[in-house]
Amino acid sequence: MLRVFFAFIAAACAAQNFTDIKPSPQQVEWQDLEIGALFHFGPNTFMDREWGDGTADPKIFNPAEFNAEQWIVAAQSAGVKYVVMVAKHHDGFCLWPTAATPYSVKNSPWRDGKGDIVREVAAAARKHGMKFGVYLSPWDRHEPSYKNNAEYDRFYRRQLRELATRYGELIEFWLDGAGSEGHVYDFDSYVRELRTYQPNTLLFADVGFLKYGDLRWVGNEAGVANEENWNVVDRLGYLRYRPAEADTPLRKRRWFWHPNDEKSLKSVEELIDAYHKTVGRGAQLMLGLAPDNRGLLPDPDVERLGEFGQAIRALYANNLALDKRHPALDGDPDTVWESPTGSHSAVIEAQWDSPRTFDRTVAMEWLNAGQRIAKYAIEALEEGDSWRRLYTGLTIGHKKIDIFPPVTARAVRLKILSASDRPMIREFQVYLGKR
Ligand code: FUL
Repeated sequence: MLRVFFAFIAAACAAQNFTDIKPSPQQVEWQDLEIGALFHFGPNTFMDREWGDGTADPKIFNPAEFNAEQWIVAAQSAGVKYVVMVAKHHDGFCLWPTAATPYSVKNSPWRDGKGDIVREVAAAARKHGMKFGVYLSPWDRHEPSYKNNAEYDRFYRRQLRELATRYGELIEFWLDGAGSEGHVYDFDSYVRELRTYQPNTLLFADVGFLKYGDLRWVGNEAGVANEENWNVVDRLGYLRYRPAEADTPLRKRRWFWHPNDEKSLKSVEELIDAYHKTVGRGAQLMLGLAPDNRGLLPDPDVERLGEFGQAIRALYANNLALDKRHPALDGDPDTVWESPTGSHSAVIEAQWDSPRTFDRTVAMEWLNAGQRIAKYAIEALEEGDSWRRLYTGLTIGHKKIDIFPPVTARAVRLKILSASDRPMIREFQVYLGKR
């Protein structure tokens, strides 16, 4: 018996091999969504505030024209595929009629206290084919029991249970560490509660709650991921697959709506840049959207979202390397090209009868088998027989977009220079973006 025990301990302590760490099916599915929206709405919206102190009168919450479908349709025009609703921000006000506290929509004049924002946003998202998730702030500046850890843990679990049982399957559960410094939470019990009702949900957790996350915070709110981006990271002494999500608001540094603040709206160029520095580096782009005090996304925001989505679709509409006979060139990310067993390098090449002009490539790695590619180059065959190197990169991961000065060539290739196991590629695409 003791021998079995020691064998077990030895196995548990054995050094983990980076390449053995695979994503869960849920993580793979999530990474394919690429763009999400995070909705902030509540008393702050009516008070020109970012962080409420929990003293706002619920009577202030009265979005007379609230329309969840307007939010969702606007988000969808930007290419958003999943939404996370801030059900409770740091001020403690709940956007669903919770039984845990009177500090909620129940005591607001909105729909005579009979409304449920979370329910309507979830329903609108699903109606339009989007996944839905929630954010429930651990830091609660209203709740009196916050002072007593054990009591607050019970309170938080109760709220979590309501959210986990009332609104269907949650794609993501957002744990935000802000304001929680110094407070001890029984996170193990929160996660148990969550997993009981939502076995498939992905837990987003920033540095403060590193131990718990299935998804990791990218480390800033600027919409920038590292160019070298590994999905397998060390999690307090052991490796784990934890893809990055980069949350950044549509209006600069504004998660909630503020009056007369249109100037902070990011330009289409800034949004495209954020897209390239997040999705284009294998991370998720989580756009913060802020409905106004009418309960609608403001017109300029709606317009900007549409322009951004349109610009991205236009940039990546015409794949010059399309070849239905090759699984990495066929435009279908569900087919995969595999290099032979034992190989650690590979080449995927697209050729043309007459030269083509392009300025960017998109590569996607098959991550189900683990992230393997550690170094690659993009090369072009212009005149003669020598290949010119256009770009040298490190990781590819879910998606890598590389942009370079326009080049006219007869062929282009993705040359994988180093991989921890045989490279597996979903897609290699070539575009002329003219940007
Ligand atoms: C931060 C919060 O403090 C902000 O108010 C916002 O909710 C952002 C998404 O996360 O940590």
